[in-house]
Amino acid sequence: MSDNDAIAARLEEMADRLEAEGVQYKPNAYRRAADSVRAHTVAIERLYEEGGEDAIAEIDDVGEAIAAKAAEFLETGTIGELAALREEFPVEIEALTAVEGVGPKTVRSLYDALGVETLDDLEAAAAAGEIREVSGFGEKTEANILENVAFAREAQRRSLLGEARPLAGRLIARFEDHEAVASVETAGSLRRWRPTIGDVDVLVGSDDAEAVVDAFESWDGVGSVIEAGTSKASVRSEGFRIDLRVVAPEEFGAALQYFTGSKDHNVALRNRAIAMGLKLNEYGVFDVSGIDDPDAGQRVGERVAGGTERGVYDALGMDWIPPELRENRGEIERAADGDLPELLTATDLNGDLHVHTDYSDGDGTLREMIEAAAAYGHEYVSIADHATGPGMVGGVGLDDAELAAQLDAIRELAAEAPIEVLAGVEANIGADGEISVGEAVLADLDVVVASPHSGLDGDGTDRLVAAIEHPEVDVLGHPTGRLLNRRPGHDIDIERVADAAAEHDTALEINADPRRLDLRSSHVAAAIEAGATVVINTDAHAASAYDHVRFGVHTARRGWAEPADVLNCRDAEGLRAFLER
Ligand code: DGT
Ligand code: CA
Ligand code: CA
Ligand code: ZN
Repeated sequence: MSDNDAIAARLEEMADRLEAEGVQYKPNAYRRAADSVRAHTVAIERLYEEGGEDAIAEIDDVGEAIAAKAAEFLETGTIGELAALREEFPVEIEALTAVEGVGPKTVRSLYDALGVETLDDLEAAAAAGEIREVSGFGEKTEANILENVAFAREAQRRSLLGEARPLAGRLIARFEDHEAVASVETAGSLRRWRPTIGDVDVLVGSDDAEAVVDAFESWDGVGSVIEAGTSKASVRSEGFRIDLRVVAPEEFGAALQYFTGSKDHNVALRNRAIAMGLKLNEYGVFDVSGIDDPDAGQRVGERVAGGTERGVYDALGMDWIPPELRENRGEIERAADGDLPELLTATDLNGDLHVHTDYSDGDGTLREMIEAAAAYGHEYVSIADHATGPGMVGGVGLDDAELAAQLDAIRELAAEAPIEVLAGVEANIGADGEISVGEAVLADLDVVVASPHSGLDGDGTDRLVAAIEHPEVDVLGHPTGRLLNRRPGHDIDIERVADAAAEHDTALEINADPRRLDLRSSHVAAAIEAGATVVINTDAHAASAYDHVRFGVHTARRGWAEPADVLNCRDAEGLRAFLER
């Protein structure tokens, strides 16, 4: 974690603790300061070295008092006032407030009434029916808390793929330049593109493991070393754990296969090897057909593969399996039959149907977002700013008149744009599936994305199906409304949703924002199975976000999607044909 992140986290904790004590105004000031510190592009320790506390106070929303606390943290590693607050109120406030529906004041009440200090205490109190007895709480709240504790606990253990990938990329680039490194790859859930990861696994092939471990430990991205040996090491970096393993080049492929997982995929693969008279492990594939005791050691029998991953799968009589498919969901049988799906890749995409501008809450102007789509290489883009309606707070959404005015502006720019520009909207879905935009405007627009933004608890199937059935709706946006590690979103009966989508020619979005990844890959697989069409959209709120599409592409690949399953793999003409159906 950088010092900016560490200081921001402490300011947020102070905000929560002050709020729990009933202090007015200050908590929000601390939260605004925390946001600014986290977003500040210059390292706060550098500001301090060069200009002292005054330089820190120059950051937006950071006044003298908060700058003094940041300086205190840089000097001593602690903040005295925070330590005192922790002592007075000894609860794990960040863990507890991570539970949806539990805020600082709730934490205070439950501590005073029941002595709840930790997530375990909270879960036990809810399970024992004690929370409903506390004044101001009811059975419903208690049930919600119990349901959300498990989610919060999991969220504490896992990080977002979208945050880990840039860090892993920098580390890989560093190793690629190192003379002792023969090959380097990420492994584990990060290589399989799971939306959240427990840790970052990195594998290096080298004849000089010690030099590689040394280079790793001295990488400037390392915060602290957890453990280090001669051929492996684990460190903390920007809040992530990174596990490095170094293996001999002739075993790199076998190690990469093993450490990519998943565990279930590996177990099934090893059983297949045994049935073939082979032994598969992280060191290689060995022919043990004539051997009395194949378990006598790790490298028993004749090595038949190990240097490359393709060689490993080949020795097992199967096609190489893309990491995204390695979840033991039938990929092994299909690879053995030479019948794996032809997964789509990022280059198969021709456009984006869900992009925001500064007409609603985006950063870019219409012109900037259109030019960035062209620069990205798209053949078409559809502007989908927020409409007013359920879930839109703070005047973000456009009303019908504003949408009509934007439509004129889009048509004007479209006439001179180098790519095809469609006029769309992101309408909100009401509690019963109603659409928050008037029929006249809907009829004039080219693409209507409808998304749920409010009331995301419980089962959402009925309201989503109602939206899908609306004749003007073309795309169901981020269908469950989940936010990874923050809120679970709707439960859905994906078969019913997909059947309705297939019947009414509504595309189901894979929202590629790495905080969402919604639909999730298991939904994608079910949707395709039911004959529905999916569409991969970035939901870009800035020109730089077009690049997020890769997270959606890999989510689609985890759902076994081929180009024919994906609406925006079609050219502009094919898209128009779908929209007119
Ligand atoms: P994560 O980090 O929780 O998101 O998930 P992974 O899949 O990255 O798991 P991790 O980091 O514990 O281990 C990396 C890979 O190593 C894992 O995907 C498969 C392999 N592996 C680890 N432990 C075992 C094991 O006990 N048996 C087998 N067959 N493979 C294992
Ligand atoms: Ca891992
Ligand atoms: Ca690991
Ligand atoms: Zn959006």
